[in-house]
Amino acid sequence: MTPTTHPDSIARRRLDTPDVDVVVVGAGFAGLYLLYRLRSLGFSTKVIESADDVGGTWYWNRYPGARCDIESIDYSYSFDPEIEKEWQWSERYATQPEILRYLGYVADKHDLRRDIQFSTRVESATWDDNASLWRVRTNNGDAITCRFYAMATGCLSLPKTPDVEGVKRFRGASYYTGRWPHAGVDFSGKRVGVIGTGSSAIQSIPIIARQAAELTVFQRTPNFSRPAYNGPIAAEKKAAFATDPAAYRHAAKWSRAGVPVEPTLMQALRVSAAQRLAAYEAAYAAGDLLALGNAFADIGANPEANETVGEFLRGKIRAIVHDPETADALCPKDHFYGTKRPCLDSGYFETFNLPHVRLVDLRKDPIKTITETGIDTASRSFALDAIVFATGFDAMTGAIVAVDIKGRDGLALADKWNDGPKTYLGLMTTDFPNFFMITGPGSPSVLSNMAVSIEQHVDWVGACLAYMRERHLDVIEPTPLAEAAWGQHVNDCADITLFPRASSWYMGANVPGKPRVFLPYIGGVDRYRKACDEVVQRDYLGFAFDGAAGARCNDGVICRLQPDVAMLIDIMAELGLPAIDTLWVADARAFSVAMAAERPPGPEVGAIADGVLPGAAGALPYRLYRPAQPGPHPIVVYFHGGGWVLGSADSDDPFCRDLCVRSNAIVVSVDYRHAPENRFPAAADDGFAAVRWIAANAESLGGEPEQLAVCGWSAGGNIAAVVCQRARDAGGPRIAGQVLVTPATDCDFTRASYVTNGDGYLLTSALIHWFWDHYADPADRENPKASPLRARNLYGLPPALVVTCEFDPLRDEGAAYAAAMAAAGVSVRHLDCRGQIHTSVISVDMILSAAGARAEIGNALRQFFGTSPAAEQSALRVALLSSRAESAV
Ligand code: N01
Repeated sequence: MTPTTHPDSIARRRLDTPDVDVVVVGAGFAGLYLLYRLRSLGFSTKVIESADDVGGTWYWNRYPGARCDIESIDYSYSFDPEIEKEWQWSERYATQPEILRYLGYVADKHDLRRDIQFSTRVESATWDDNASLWRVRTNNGDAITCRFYAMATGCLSLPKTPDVEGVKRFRGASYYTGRWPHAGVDFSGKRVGVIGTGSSAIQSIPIIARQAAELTVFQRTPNFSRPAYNGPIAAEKKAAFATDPAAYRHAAKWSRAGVPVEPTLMQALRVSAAQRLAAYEAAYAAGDLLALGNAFADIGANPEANETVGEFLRGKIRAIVHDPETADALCPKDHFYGTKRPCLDSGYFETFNLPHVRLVDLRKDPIKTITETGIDTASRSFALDAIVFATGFDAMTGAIVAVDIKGRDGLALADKWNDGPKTYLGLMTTDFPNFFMITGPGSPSVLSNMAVSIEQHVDWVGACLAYMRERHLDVIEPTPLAEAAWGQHVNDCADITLFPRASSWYMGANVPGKPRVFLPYIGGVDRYRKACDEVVQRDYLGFAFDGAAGARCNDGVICRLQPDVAMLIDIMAELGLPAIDTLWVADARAFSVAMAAERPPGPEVGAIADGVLPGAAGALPYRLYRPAQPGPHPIVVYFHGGGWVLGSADSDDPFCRDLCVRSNAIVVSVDYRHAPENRFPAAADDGFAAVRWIAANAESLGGEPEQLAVCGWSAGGNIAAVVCQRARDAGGPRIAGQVLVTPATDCDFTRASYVTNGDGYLLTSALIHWFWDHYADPADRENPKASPLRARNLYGLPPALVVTCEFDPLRDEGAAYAAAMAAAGVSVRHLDCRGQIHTSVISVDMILSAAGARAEIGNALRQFFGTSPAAEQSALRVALLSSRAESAV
């Protein structure tokens, strides 16, 4: 794309010389590497750190038992191969002191401390639009100017203010896991209370219990945890790394979570209970944070699949903890596995078998107040000498907005983010030029191995600054369009998982008053890296620049496909399957049967029966799906897709099941004659004959008379549309409504969607030509029985729902048919699915992001039949609704 001048182009301004090129806040994993990278690129850089030494989170979190829970080989820098050779981790999961020593060693090796100002807190940073620089102020009264300002403050660095009544009244000792005394704490002989049961508590509780005379754990939400089995690094792991460190790191960088693990496509509910158990036992024994969640592909998205892991882990807790009541209280039941960050522990649940340790279940007996001498719950008083607050952090945004950051026109970042953070790639935010965040909200960050994500962000920022310097550009800022679309994509990714259902710190739910939005990017480290790389390859898509060379903007959107659709397309590409239009028809049919066998089966229905009905020229097989509820039911006659050439009741079976469940109607999937053996108008004639027969035999099929709708996908949508026209012209049968899912409605191959979506989205324009060539002679194609859009009149047709998909070659002809029917006075709803492709809607339990469209189809059918509450109140709206137009993107 040729960069164009941004309409809101950054005005030409004076360019003052700043004190330094870049000010970085924070000297933890992120800040240290950012300093190293920027310095090596020749940018003058100053790091400001509130602690008196390097380490960031590992400087502050010195509570007993603190250690990483991603293996140390993985949770370490990769930028310097010498460090990888020189530094040997002493165990699989290193302790906090060892990690801190490691960071000190890296700082020394690269002489980083000389550019770090310790014991200094940045209080404000203000963008000066006239001088194109940031003005940074510290608590020491320093005023520093810089061209670029970067927050490398970590995602979990600002401890949450404990929201427990009476915190200040306590006269004993109070400790915060996130701000632990450097000298350590001796709990010997003490009565200790720990509030919280997140990772910090789960790591510290077994060790505190070894010292304390009495330990009382105040638990609000039980957490999923399992043994870390810490110890020496496994020989295989060491060997895998040592053999080829570069390849090992490459695999990590292109993995889902920043740790080199092969993802599985196996689904938990598609294997036997015994196979599932074996997989969970193996994952449990691995002592690996990611292993259980990675055991099956559907654990993060399918409630039933997730429940199998949850129950497995609850079984483990019950087996460890002797007292059944305590065991039950320790079993998480209010959230899906993984949706609150799970933990690795060393003897956590076993600790509750010790005679001097007790659990207080705050769900049953909430804290009333902290007193001078301990904690009062609703029913008891606990006398304590010390309280440990393991109550967590204001995650992801807290540390960033803790600094008074003001962008263009004095806009405060805290105000801009009042309803939740808005970023482009989690790296930058509009109206705050030259401001970078390392692992900011909207990036994989806390859902990944932080070391990998930090290095990726730092490398991206370094490359960006070098790019700007080469081109004499001084100012960079994302565009509003790019930022809004990225926010949409972040939400799209989260919405197909179970994560938004939990009250977690990922959702901001742990901090009273914080807006509930999903903060990290859950699309995966690999896909995220791909997006960031593509932004650069497309000449900084979504960014505006200004500088001596003038202002320029390359506005646009990265990641326009729904995330599961993008993943499906990638998987199909990796499989290297042949294009159907290069196959013989018999091979193409065999291929489509083989593909259908691999899909999830779709939901259970009440009953399924196969039968035969009279078609236009002989018997036609059909498959009938009956709802579980007693009938009679309305009937939906369904026509499968496959370009009039391929397909059967089997090919669209999951979608028919879904339709049956969602509409609470009988679905009769009709197997019409296929081309090229039976060319036009065989399929159309069979469709109409089938509808007539089903209408006449509705009662014997268990249906309600006069309650019949038609539905079809793709070529099946074409048949459904044609059937409605023929029924109108023939004076019956009465059709209550039509649902046309990404239908073929016309033989014109020149519409825009043919051009833009003709390749790369599974259904290609070449394949559509192949289908039409098999189905109809050119002379027949304009016949309305082949191209229903060509009908002279569309008046008097049944109410319709037309579903089109943004990245479908057939999108525009579907939209044209919806518009033409609406213009003829037909009650039409047009649902255009953002980011979807031709096959999305029928891909039940595969393309989860299309579940909303499937729900709309079920609702529309219920409305046609008058069986939805909405239908009783109002007739179908005559409207042309476009979800695309409604979206912010
Ligand atoms: O904090 P948390 P954390 N009354 O928010 C409870 C990383 N980390 O410091 O769930 C009573 O997880 C709160 O209860 P609830 C890791 O990413 C990594 O432990 O809100 N209880 C919860 O039980 C982790 O996820 C390691 O109902 C209150 C606990 O306090 C993240 O940091 C080690 C309460 C807070 O748990 C945060 O972990 C440590 C109240 N008023 C941390 N307020 C590694 O192993 C809060 N709670 C690398």
